[in-house]
Amino acid sequence: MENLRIDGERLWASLMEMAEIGATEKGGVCRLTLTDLDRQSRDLFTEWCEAVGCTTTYDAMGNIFARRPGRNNDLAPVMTGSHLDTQPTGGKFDGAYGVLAGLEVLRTLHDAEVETEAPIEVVCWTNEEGSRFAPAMVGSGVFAGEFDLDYAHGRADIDGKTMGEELERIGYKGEGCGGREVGAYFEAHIEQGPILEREEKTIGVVTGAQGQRWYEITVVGQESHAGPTPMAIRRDALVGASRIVTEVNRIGHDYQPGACATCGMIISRPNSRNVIPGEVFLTIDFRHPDDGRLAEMDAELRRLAGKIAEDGGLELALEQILQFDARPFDEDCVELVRQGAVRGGFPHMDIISGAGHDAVYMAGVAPSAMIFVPCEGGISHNEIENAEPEHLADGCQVLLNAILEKSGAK
Ligand code: HGY
Ligand code: MN
Ligand code: MN
Repeated sequence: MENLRIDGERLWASLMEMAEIGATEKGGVCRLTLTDLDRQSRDLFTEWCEAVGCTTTYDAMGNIFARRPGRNNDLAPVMTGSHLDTQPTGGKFDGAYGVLAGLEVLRTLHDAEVETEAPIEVVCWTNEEGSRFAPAMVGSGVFAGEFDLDYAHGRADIDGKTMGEELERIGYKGEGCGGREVGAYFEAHIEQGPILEREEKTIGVVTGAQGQRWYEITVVGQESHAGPTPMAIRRDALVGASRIVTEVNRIGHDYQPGACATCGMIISRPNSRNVIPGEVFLTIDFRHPDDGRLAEMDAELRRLAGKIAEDGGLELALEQILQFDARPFDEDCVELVRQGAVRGGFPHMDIISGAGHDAVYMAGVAPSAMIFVPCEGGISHNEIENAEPEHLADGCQVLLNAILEKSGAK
């Protein structure tokens, strides 16, 4: 086992082939969840896993599980994986790296005819990004009991199509979701931030993830003519929403160190240049490693939103659609990742994840840990996202070592 090595070139080739599905002009990937492109990526992943002797199944959320039997298949599986859906201006590595690193582990075990004690499963989770359908991490969330199935199937995109309908349409709507034991869960992912690169580390030993809250706000004023309507009597929904954006950003700065605050999506209606906007839809993404501070940010937002509505003669509906507190990962699994980095001779450091990942929900139902590798300039959720083949290979080697340990390979 000591000398078992993953094949970094094969991993890179698979990443580049997968990145062709939804490739954009600028070198990124646009492969929104449950689109035909997502179906193509799922079909390719399934084909690759079956080529190394795995059986593949998918559940009621379209989560795909590629299973490699062990000596004792009554044991709970050791699981690894991530997601194949991307942001609209996503990159080649966010999500795909974790899924294809898992595949590379399967290929390496297959080639070496290694038998593990426990079965191994590589999973592709549905709708990790929460871009087309909010909130994020819904596939792993239903599996881990954070969301119920009907709620998830009912989530609609901007055109009113629901996840349930789209799962049906692409042929990935199975039966049941979750409710089974998982022995351990590991997820390899690019850091999506600047720390590893700045500290010249190859491996991030992820000890946990920061807490998050997502909100949807609808501001209602009154549409009216941009010419004859005096400034003093206007109820301009976009002015109200703009004040919220400014205050959200201020809250982010006021709650340093640690806070993140983003308004990523805004839809102004009727969006006509000579009509005073009557209604604005706005999203807010709050994050903080400290739950208490995150709760304070929440309270300040609600207070300010009420004041902005009153000042502007506006109606304002604020709905929180996602919340999870800061999540520590399992110390034994984290130590396996750390030992894997030491054994590989890879410079490493402990790190908290700024991004949400499927591992966050899996940590609620199985001992879980993550392996980060650097990405160029810390840039992600951007078409220029890039990572070094060597770093991706090193992270995959650490993943293999952790899975060999946890699954009792001999
Ligand atoms: O938002 C996130 O952290 C992740 O990309 N879903
Ligand atoms: Mn991701
Ligand atoms: Mn992402």
